[in-house]
Formats: sequence, structure tokens, C-alpha cells
Amino acid sequence: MSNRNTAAWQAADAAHFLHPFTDFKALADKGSRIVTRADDIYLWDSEGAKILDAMSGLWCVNVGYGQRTLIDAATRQLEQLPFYNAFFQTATPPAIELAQRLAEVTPPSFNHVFFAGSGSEGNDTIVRMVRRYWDIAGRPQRKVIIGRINGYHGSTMAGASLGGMAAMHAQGGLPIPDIVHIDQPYWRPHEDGPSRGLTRDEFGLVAARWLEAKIEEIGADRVAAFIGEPIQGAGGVIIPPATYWPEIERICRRHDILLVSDEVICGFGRTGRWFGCETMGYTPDLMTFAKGVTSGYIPLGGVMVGDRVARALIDEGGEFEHGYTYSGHPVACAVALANLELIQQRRLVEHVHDDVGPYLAAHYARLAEHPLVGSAETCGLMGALRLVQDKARGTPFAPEIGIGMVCRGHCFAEGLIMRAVGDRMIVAPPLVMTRAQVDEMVALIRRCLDLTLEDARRAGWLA
Ligand code: PXG
Repeated sequence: MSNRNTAAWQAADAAHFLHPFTDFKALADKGSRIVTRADDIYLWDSEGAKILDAMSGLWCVNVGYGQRTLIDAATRQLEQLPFYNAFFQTATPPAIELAQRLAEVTPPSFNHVFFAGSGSEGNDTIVRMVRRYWDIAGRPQRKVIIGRINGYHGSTMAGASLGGMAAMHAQGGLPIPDIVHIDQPYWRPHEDGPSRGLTRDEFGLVAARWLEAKIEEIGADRVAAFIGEPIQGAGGVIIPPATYWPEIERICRRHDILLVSDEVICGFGRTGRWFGCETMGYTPDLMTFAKGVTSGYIPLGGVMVGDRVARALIDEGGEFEHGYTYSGHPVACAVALANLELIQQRRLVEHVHDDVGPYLAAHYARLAEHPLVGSAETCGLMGALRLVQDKARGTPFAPEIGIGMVCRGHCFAEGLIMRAVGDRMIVAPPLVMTRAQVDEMVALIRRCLDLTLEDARRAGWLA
């Protein structure tokens, strides 16, 4: 790779590289930030600026950057066998060993895995697999999959369809047939809407019963599955009320509908348990994973297949006409094995659950007192702050102000990666983070909130 200065990188970038989820022209005019190296929880850009990465890359670098054992595992596997496929009655040792390890770390009903290259591909596999399952079960009319508004399940045709992002559906004729959505369990008791005046737990039951209403509208005999993220990530770290998921599970069981947990963000320790469904108290039939399985060092995703679906596919299904070139890529699987080993050896799940998770929660309870913050919530090492115009009444800012982007601008300048989703400022930092680093992150967050508050006062945006 050549050694160029920032302007040269930006010029070549603008000339040739179409970035994901990007207004190409606007970015070309502005110029990308060029990230050149990383260590632990920090990044450095081509200007030498140090940045605290409170988003773990993109919700994935759970073990932090620069972990030698992952790097060595990749190097060794590249030398030994850089690629071989898993089609045609073959397999490679890293893929077999990873399948076995995943069965060990997932809930007891999960003993099989189907590998893919990403979370989106994993969710494409979900669509194929649940529909295939019902074919095998002699109920081929069960085709409809129910997702949620503001859910995110990837950007392929199936992934974007399962997700409930209106802007994505508006481009390319989505969703594909037989995918429908219910509203999200986002508790906003001070605003007009379905949660006004309800307690958090009351609203959790109301929101779960939207699923039952949708099933009854469609007819249970046509519904194949429900899919959701334990905590909606890209949608703004929407932590559902504690009553929500157990009720969803009850409804799925009652109508004999497969329950799919998209663990792409919540999996591998993020919420303080190995999987988000364990934190939220339900047992799904299928789980999508990606990101944290390799801590993002190399692409890998897939589907954990629970015994009910696995038995049907194996015992009665014949050939499953589905798979990817990189299903079970040996280098990706070798990195995943080293990653799981590190998570266990460093006791990172326990670290989140018992130490830094509660520590972050205590900090967020204090951030909730900031004049700009309407609500502050965490689960494990995921956190969200909602910026509001009138703290006493919980009134949101007018969307045109783009308050989140104003705050994000300050984060960018202050060396903190914190994301804005509308008026919600979200973090999901690496699980290796120490208490001192949580302090450092929260001090940066506070500073950016103060700067945003100054802007809001100056511009007259406050109530
Ligand atoms: N499911 C979930 C829950 C995700 O968060 C995917 C599936 C798709 O994974 P791949 O590997 O195909 O990207 C994701 C991805 C954001 C953002 O803006 C989030 C994701 C991807 C890109 C941006 O927060 N999550």
C-alpha cells in the first residue's frame, strides 16, 4: 500500500470509492476522514489525530484492536490453507472446530451452524431456511416473516426487507413479498403515541401484542417466523421493556411461529451475557450472528440453528439448495476461534456483566441529569442518550434541526466516535474497555453535550 498524504487519499477516494450508506457527492465535496491505524480502543487518522472508538468499528471490534492472538491465527491459517470450500463433501478443520465451539457457547438447544460471510447473508439464509423448514413440515403456506419498523437486519434484498427502515424500502422496491412489519417497542411516555401515559412494563406487553394482532390479521397458518434484534442497534439502541420479549416468546409458541433472534450486534458479550436473548430472557429457534464472532478482524457471519429446525432439515430435508463460496472460510473461522478463546480467557462477558457494564450504567445515570438529555439508558456496553429540547417535559427537538448530527460534529472534532440516530446518541465500545477508559469516554461525551448545548442556546433551539 502506498504512503500518501491526506489530500491525496481524499482525492483518490472521491474519484473512485462509492461508500456504503453515503451521499456520494456530499462526501466527495467534504472529503473522508482517513483512518490509518488502531490499537486497543483507539484509532488514528492520517493527520495523526487520536480517536476513542466508542462504536467498536461498527459494533464489532469487541476485543479491541491489535490483539496478537487473532492476528497470529489468521497468519498461520493463511500459510497452512488460505481457502477451501465446504461444498462437495469437504470441510476444513477451523470450520469444524468453530461449529463445535459455537454449539458450546450458545444456549443448549443450539447444536448446529450454517456459515455465511456477513450478517446480511446470515439473514438471507434465515429467509431461505425458515421457508424450507415449513415446506418440510408440510405447511408450505407458512411463508410470511414478521419484522419490526426501525429494525435493521442488513442491506441485501432479504436483509433490507426484514429490516424496517423506510428509507431503505424506498429504494429498490422493497420489501420483497411476504415480509411485513409491526411497530417497535420504543417507550416514549411523554409524547403522543401508543406509549403515552403507560409504565415501561405496561407498554412492553402492549408492544408485544402488536405481534399477536398482526398474526391474527394474516392468519397464523400463513406466518413462518418473527425476527427481531434483542435490542435494536442501528435503530438507536432501543432497549425494550423487560416484559416485551417473554411475551413475544409466548405469542410465537402459542401460534407455533419460529422465533428468530438477530444477534449480529448483541451476540458475543455485548449485553453482558453471551447472547442478547439470554439477557432479555427468551430462547429463540434461530439466531443470526456476525460482527463480534471475529471481532470484525475478518468477515464472518451465519445462523445458529436450533434443534427443532436442524432436526427437520437433517432428518427429512434432503439437499438444502443454499450456500456461499465463503461459508466456513478457514481463515475467518480460525480468527473466530482465537476470538472466542480470548473472550473466555479474559472473561470479557463477565467483565461486561459484573464490572464495566454496571460502571457505565452509573455514569449514564449521572449523564441523565445533563440539561440536554431526556433519557439515558444502557445494557451491558451499549448506551443511548436522547437529546431533548425541553428536559422537564421531555419534548423532542424538531427533526429539521438535526440535533444528533450537531452533537456528532462535536464528537468528530473532539476525537470521539459516537453515533447519532436521529436525536439518540449511541455508543457500543469494545468490551475490553477498563473503568479508566469508561471515565475517559464519558468525559468526552459530557464535553460534546456541553458544546451542543451551547450551540442550542445560541441558535435559540431550546424551549
Ligand atoms: N443484523 C443486525 C442486527 C445488524 O446490526 C446486520 C444484521 C447486517 O450485517 P452485515 O454484516 O451484513 O452488515 C447488522 C449490521 C449502523 C449500522 O448504522 C449497523 C450495521 C451495519 C451498518 C451500519 O449502526 N449492522
